[in-house]
Amino acid sequence: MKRYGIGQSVPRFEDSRLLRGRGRFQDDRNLPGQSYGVVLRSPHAHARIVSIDTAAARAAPGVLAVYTGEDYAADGLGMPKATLPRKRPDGSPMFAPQRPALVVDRVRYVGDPVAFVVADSLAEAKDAAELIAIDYEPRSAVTDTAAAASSGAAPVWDECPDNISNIVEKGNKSATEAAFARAVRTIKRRYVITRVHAQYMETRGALGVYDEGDERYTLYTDCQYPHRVRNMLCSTVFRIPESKMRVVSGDIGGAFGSKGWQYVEHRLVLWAARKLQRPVKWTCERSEAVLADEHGRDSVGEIELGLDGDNKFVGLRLHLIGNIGAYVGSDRNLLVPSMMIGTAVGVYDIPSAYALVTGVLSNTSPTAPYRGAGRPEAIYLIERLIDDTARELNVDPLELRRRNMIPANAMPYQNALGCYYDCGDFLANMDMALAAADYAGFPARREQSRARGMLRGISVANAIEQAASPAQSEFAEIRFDTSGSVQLLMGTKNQGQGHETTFKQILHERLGLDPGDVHFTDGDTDQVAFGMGTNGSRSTVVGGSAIYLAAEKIIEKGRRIAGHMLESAATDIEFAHGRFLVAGTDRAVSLKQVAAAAFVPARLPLGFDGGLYESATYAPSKDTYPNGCHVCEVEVDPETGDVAVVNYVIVDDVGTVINPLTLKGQIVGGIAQGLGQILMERVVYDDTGQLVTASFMDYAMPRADVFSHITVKSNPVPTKLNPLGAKGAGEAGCVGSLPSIMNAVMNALEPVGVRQLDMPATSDRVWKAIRSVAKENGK
Ligand code: MCN
Repeated sequence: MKRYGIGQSVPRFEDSRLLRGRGRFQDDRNLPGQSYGVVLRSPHAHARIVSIDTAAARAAPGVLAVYTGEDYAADGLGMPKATLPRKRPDGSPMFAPQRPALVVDRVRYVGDPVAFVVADSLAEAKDAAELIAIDYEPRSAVTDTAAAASSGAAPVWDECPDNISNIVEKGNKSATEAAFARAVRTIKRRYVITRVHAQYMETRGALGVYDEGDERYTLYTDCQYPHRVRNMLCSTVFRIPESKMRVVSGDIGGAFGSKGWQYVEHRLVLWAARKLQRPVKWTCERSEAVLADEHGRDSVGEIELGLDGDNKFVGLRLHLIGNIGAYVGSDRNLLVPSMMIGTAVGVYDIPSAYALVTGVLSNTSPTAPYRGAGRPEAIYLIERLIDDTARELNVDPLELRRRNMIPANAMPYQNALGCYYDCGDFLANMDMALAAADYAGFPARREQSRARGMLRGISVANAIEQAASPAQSEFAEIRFDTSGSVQLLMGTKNQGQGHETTFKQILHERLGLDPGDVHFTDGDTDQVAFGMGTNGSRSTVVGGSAIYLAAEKIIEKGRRIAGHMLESAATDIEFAHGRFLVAGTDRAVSLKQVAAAAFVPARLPLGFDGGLYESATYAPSKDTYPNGCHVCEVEVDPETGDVAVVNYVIVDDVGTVINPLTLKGQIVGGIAQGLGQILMERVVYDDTGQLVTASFMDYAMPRADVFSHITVKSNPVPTKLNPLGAKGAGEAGCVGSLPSIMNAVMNALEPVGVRQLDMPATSDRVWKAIRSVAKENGK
């Protein structure tokens, strides 16, 4: 077993640097002569801009410039636009309003950027922003998801009176209708999935530089896909070749999907830097983040299950209304939740299914991928519906799941919404999780809680998700130098997942390289030739496989060099544990020696292409389907409505586990985000469209005291779809945690008659639900 190889719980190499405060995060970057930018944002949810007077701000001390949308347009800069093929219900093209960097005539949500002030100091820029006089004419606004889609709602855009941007359909509608016609029972429910904010530790930032000599831009920013940010900025905003821009991302203090792609501040700092011939820095403040960032989730799902007389599922129908927000600035704003609705049948054998997703516009910040990006929503809907079905039919929810689960011997399995599950053993996941959670002992624990006046609930939720999409390839380069040490360059972008460790482990496994001899680089478009970045739990599967392939090329070339060094035919050379060996002898040279020789013509065959640097660009043929089972146990205090999670078990199948330690961190982190959403987190707009949860005084975040111990176990079924056998893992914990926690709460509330409750299960809402049932029953 290799010390740092695949499967080893290697502590993160990056931590010694990060824990000593030696990380280089966005706000740590400062350049000589830099100026400071502040974005002035709309205080209205919907209003016409009658006039903007910037004269006083321009004259304020230290101010270098005040820019408005008119200045942006006058400079001929463009805007990104969505490219996914979508239509409206009547078949006409989707309505996808582009997102201006600065609004010219009408603001459409609280936080919409209106002006950009640049000054010598941050304080001067802030003071000047307050001097900008804008005359707004407020209009009606709509922020609620279901309301935005209902007739008579105030249109966000006059050009789209019904607020419906687009629809997406999956599955077979007529076959599903026929299945429902045959069904013996049907159960229909409506569930609300709330809007949340990623609340990463490091708020966003951007530092723009323009080099007049080279006629070249540099953007330093904390983003998930530096190459794609460069591509979008160059192709749609500045209309320049990509060689004219460098994008650099250093350490990132969390992103969770919400730092993906292109934000307007990227455009503003670069544009201003060119105009002012000075670096321009913008750092989002904590109180600005909820206004400035894209949000996550926010949908309402109506889901219906058809069953036969034996309680076998025969069909599933789903209509999901997803709140897009005010703009469709890029494809990102179309991804949630439509792209991932394919797993709404979960791990169950449902022969017919049909899903319709309606994307509605509203006077809110645009929504975009947030950990799971539609997949937690899909699993939330099906797993809640299964529990409600079991309750209504008075059958055991476990038995209902078992009866309908796709067995391991049915793999590969094509589900009715178009997803191809290549492998997995769902039943084994569930059995392992039930044993680890002592499910059988639950009735006794419930009794003990009851004796203390508490309600106790338990739940089981099975999760599955699409990860590591084949739509995006990934790049890895292994670059030896003359000393035999290595630079590993990756097109993925670490945001806290531990990529340096994971990727060095894969390299160690394949080439036997000591991690201390490897320097890890990501996030710099000048150093890394290509990359799609990190999202959708793809980095290990796609980036890791690219490392694997590049390593194969190193071995092939090294074999020829070693053959020459050992005076043997290359075909007689074997490679193992970092050494090239003449088969059947003890004559060997190390990879390091081969690397050193690779740069010396005299040590190479005549005419040999010297050097030792190889790259690979890998694209998977299909998605992987990580899956798992979550068991959650909660206690609810009926007097206060307080929910305490008392036990949590997850058994996950992410295929080959590269690093059990970092994997555990990923799984636990994902569960924490699900727990936050179910128990307390929520972005709230009031009736006028005002954002009322823009600070941590109003937006509740989970803290350590709301967690129980989380047991993480693995049931790996390696996939044959990539050379590592790995499936994605970065979102897995989050996907199943939403339904498992909510179902446990509902199970606890069963004895007091509460049958309907939407997230978040705050003490206030739980208490009110208990009281309202009690009142109905005359208590
Ligand atoms: N891993 C493993 N074995 C596997 C798969 C993964 O050991 N078979 C471990 C590895 O340590 C790997 C990590 O899990 O580095 C995550 O792997 P992967 O599934 O490839 O996910 P990505 O690296 O592509 O990360 C993306 C994913 C997403 S989509 C979100 S959102 C998210 C997440 O990761 N955002 C995060 N985890 C996050 N963690 C932190 N700290 N910060 C974020 O912003």
